[in-house]
Amino acid sequence: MTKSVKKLLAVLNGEKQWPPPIWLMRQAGRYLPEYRALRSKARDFLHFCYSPELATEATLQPIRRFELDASIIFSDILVIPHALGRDVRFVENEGPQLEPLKSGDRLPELDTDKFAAHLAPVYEALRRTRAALPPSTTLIGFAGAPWTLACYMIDGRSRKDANGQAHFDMALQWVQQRPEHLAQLFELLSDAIVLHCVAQIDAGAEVIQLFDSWAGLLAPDNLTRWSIEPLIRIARNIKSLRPGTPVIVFPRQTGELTKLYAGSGAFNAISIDHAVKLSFARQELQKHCAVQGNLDPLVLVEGGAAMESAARHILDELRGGPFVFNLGHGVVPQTPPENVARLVALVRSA
Ligand code: 1CP
Repeated sequence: MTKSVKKLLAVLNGEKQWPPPIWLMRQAGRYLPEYRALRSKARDFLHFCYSPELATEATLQPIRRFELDASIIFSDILVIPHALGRDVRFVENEGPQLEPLKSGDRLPELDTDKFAAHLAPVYEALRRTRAALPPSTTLIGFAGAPWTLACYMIDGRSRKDANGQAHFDMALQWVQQRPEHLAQLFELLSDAIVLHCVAQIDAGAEVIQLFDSWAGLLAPDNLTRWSIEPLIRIARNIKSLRPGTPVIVFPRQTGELTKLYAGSGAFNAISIDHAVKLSFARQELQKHCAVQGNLDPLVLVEGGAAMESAARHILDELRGGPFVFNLGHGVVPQTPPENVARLVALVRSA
């Protein structure tokens, strides 16, 4: 078999690659001075996402600096509710705020033409990025999972407690008290997610990553119905419409239940957060699919010897199977860019 020059694609097809491919969630963002300069040119975050020129440039910035193996299109998971006609604002230093969906509200409708027209700038950014990327760099498209999107749509925003843990109390109330209504919202969102992913693939995305950032808020009994099953259906739909497209799933804070996603056979890789034990990932996940992760983003902020030993430990534990080096969650704004350069060099010399 000929080896793909795209390391990430090879690993997602089950091959071992050593050194492993590396990319980082939120690799474009405020920790980069060139991103901050670019960001100041757009009126607000959504205009930034919907400007093909600015979004392409933001996507390429970390690639130029660090020569990562993959590039994730600069956009946001909340463009889907926005394209469905919900009010979405990004408030500086406060994060996204949506008009909360009330229990009596009619659900928005999926007008496929309107939806695609609204998101056309994202697809144009993908086309431009794909044309500009080096041949070894894989382009990733993405979407939020229905549960994570529903959290923002129902509660309007995340509310953090004293420990910094986010809450979406109204969304959890729908799980308990309005499951039929939530199921209708999930049907709409699942259709929209598949449509958005297929359009991203047609515009040049070679891999799809599905983010279920708030899966960990669901009690284990509810996880199957509201995260695992819908994500399996979405991945299968994407693959039946665009055969051969690898799908990565990121069910954050689901601990050992990550095994249920990995074992389903629906995903090419499971992205694990930093709370998942490496011995568990090696024994229970890597036999089913590739594992992506899981350096603590705060260790990347710290850098130095602490970062190097943590990164080496991950490499040692997961080198026996298909593996993609990444973080356990996104790069945070206080990260020194030189730590990222050091991390990439370390992984490349593995
Ligand atoms: O200007 C800025 O710095 C705004 C910060 C920012 C950025 C850089 C937001 C607001 N979104 C993004 C881009 C983004 N969002 C990407 C781009 C590509 C990359 O990774 O480089 C991606 C993949 C996302 C996905 C996303 N948005 C998720 C899933 C992943 C995760 O972080 O858990 C979520 C939950 C969001 C919502 C969102 N958008 C922005 C913020 C600050 C948040 C989180 C708010 C919260 O804590 O609830």
